[in-house]
Amino acid sequence: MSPVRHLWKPVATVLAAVGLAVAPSAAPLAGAADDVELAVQPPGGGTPDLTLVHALPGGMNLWHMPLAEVGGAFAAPQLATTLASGGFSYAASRTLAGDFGDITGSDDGTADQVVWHAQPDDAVILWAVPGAADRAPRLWATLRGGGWSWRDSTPVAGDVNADGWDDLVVLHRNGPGTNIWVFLSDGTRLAETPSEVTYNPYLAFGTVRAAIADVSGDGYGEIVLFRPDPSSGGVQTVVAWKQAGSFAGAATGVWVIGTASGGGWSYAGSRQLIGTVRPGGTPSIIHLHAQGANPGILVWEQPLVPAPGAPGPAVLAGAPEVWQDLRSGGWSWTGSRQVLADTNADGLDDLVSVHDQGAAGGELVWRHVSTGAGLLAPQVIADLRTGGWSFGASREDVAVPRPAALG
Ligand SMILES: [Ca+2]
Ligand SMILES: [Ca+2]
Ligand SMILES: [Ca+2]
Ligand SMILES: [Ca+2]
Repeated sequence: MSPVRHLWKPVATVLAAVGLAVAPSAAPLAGAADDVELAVQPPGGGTPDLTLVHALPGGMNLWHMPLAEVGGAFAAPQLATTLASGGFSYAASRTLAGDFGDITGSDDGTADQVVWHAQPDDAVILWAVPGAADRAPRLWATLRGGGWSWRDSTPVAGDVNADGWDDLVVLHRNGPGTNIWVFLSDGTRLAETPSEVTYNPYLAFGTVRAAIADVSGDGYGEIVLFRPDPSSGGVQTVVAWKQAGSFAGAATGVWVIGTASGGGWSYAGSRQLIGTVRPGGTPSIIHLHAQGANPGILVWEQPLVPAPGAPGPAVLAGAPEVWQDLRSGGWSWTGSRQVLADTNADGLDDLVSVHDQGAAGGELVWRHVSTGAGLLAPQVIADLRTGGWSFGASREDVAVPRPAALG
């Protein structure tokens, strides 16, 4: 028995008390999809959906898992589609979740997935898998020539123009620096050709991590980049921000809004998320930090604080503080991945961890509910220890579908 399960076993009691039974070990085979049908509709608009992508010998399975506690099917994995022909490859693709449009007539308010796929010559093709009943993949873009390279590109999803539809931002190596491109959604699909947002000579491709979040509070998502602090090796946060409030026009500024350094802070030994874990709507950075000789994790919260008059997005990163100590209990920094999502509809993003169960096999999905000032003890929300799930052969992303009320 894995130490993770052993030490956290009392959690099942807690879950039962709030009506969230730990899922039975009846997960359908991650490697065999044919007898799985979805009895449950995808979650409605405005509620988060975790997407899981699992490698197959000749392709991949795309799953989704409603992360809203209300509305049914909470944390039950549901097969979206199997991409097992046509040359799809798990290793030669990256998959992102988002609500990129009402791609079909029936997928209002559903999370879609896009597949950023390599060609043998390193060109890129972009596929979309709609979120509702018709999940046949759509070819949206072929990026051949012009210097496009799958290896030298990193796609990130988020809404950069405040229309509620997720767009696709792509970081691309350009010499010592990075180009940032955006494929805007028109409500039914992403643009076939991107517009260049910015070239920055100081953002070295391959060392930056990117996310989309509205840090300035105007509804437009900024491109938030984390990179090694040049003087300390800690974590520096940079925002690429468009003064015009639009990604269709004027030049973009790039602003350093804060660092986490000293005291053992390490960019290489940490990973970052961004989300609204505190009341008030301004997002925070969540750092998952490795612990040297200890395999566990410290979860740090670094608030972004509105700074009227400050340049650029007028927000600065405050002092990080520990929100959860996961140095015991079997937690592993290398054996886990995290996303942020509001699992209990209180308006605050919660931490969600997918944890490798090691030799015992499979993985467990946990949530760490935000209180606005910290995280509650982790609870198991999905038990994927059977059914063929493999931490090392899968990846996750999260999307919040656009509420239908937006029209
Ligand atoms: Ca959709
Ligand atoms: Ca958009
Ligand atoms: Ca903004
Ligand atoms: Ca919440």
